[in-house]
Amino acid sequence: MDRKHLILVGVPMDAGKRRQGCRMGPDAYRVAGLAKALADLGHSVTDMGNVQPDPVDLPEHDHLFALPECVGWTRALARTARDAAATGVPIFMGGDHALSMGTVSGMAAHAQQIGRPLFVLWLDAHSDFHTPNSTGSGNLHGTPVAYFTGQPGFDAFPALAAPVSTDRVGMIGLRSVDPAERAALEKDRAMLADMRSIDEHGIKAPLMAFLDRVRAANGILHVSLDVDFLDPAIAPAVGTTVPGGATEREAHLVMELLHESGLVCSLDLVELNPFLDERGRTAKLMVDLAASLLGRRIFDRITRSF
Ligand code: B3U
Ligand code: MN
Ligand code: MN
Repeated sequence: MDRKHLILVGVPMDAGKRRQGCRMGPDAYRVAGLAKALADLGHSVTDMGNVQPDPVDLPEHDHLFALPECVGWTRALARTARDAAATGVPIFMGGDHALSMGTVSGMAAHAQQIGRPLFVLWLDAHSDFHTPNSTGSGNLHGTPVAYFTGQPGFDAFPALAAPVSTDRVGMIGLRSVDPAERAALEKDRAMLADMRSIDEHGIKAPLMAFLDRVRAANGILHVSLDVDFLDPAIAPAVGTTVPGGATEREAHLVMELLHESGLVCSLDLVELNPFLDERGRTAKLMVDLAASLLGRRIFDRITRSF
C-alpha cells in the first residue's frame, strides 16, 4: 500500500454509547499531526473533512441508545467508505466503534465490486459481537461485528450488500467478552486471540496465521483499531479501559507486520475520547501507530545474530 493515496475521513460520532467525548476524536488526530505524519512517509494525503449522519425518520428505541442516529451514520459511512475505497485507502478518524457498522459494510461492498473477499482484523479488548437483542447496555458500539457479519436483529439498519462471514474476522487483544457474546462466538468461526494466548505465544503468531488466510483467499484487509486494545497505562483516553492490554511494542509490531503484508485496504481509529486524555498522549500514540502501519520504522533498529 506504499505511496497509495490516503483519504482521512473525520467521523465525529458519539452515538454508539452514553459516555460522550469521542466526537472530538477527529480534531484530536488533526491536532496530533496525523496528516503530516503520513505525508512525511511519502504518501499523498487528503483530509476530506468530517462526515455527518444521514437524516433518518425513526423513533428512538426504549433500550438501544441513539438508534436512529446510529442508523444514519451507518448509511452515510457505508457510502463514504465505498466511494473513498475506489480512489485510495480510507482512514476513518473516529468516533466510537459503532462507526464500523458503516465503514466495514461499505468496504465489503467495495471488495465485492472488485471481486475480492474482505477480511477484518479487530484489535480490541472487546469482541463487539452483541446483537440488538443480546446487548445489556444498549450501547451499539458493542454490536458492529454482529452487524457486518450478518447476525439477526439489525432490521432497523441498512441491508448488507455483502456480509463478511465470521471466518474472515480475526480478533486480537480480547479480555472483556460478555457471556452472550462468548456463547455466540463459540458457535462461530472467527479467529480469536485473547491476552492469555498472546502472553503464551506472542502477538505475532495469531496475526501471521490470520494474514496467511487473507493471502490464501486473495483477500483485502480492513483493520479496526480500538484504543482499548492498548493498555490503559499508555492509552488512557478511552471510556472503557480494561487492564492488561497490548504494550507499545506489541502494538507497533502488529502495525509493522501489517505494513509488510501489503494487504491493508482501510483503517478505523476508534474510541479515542480526547476529554479523558493526558496532554494528548493517547492521540499521539494512535498517530504513531497509524504511521507504523503506513511504513514508518518507529524504533531505530540494529540487530546482528549472536
Ligand atoms: N460488551 C459491553 C462493553 C463494551 C463493548 N464495547 C465497548 N464496551 N467499548 C457492551 O456494552 O456491549
Ligand atoms: Mn470496540
Ligand atoms: Mn473496546
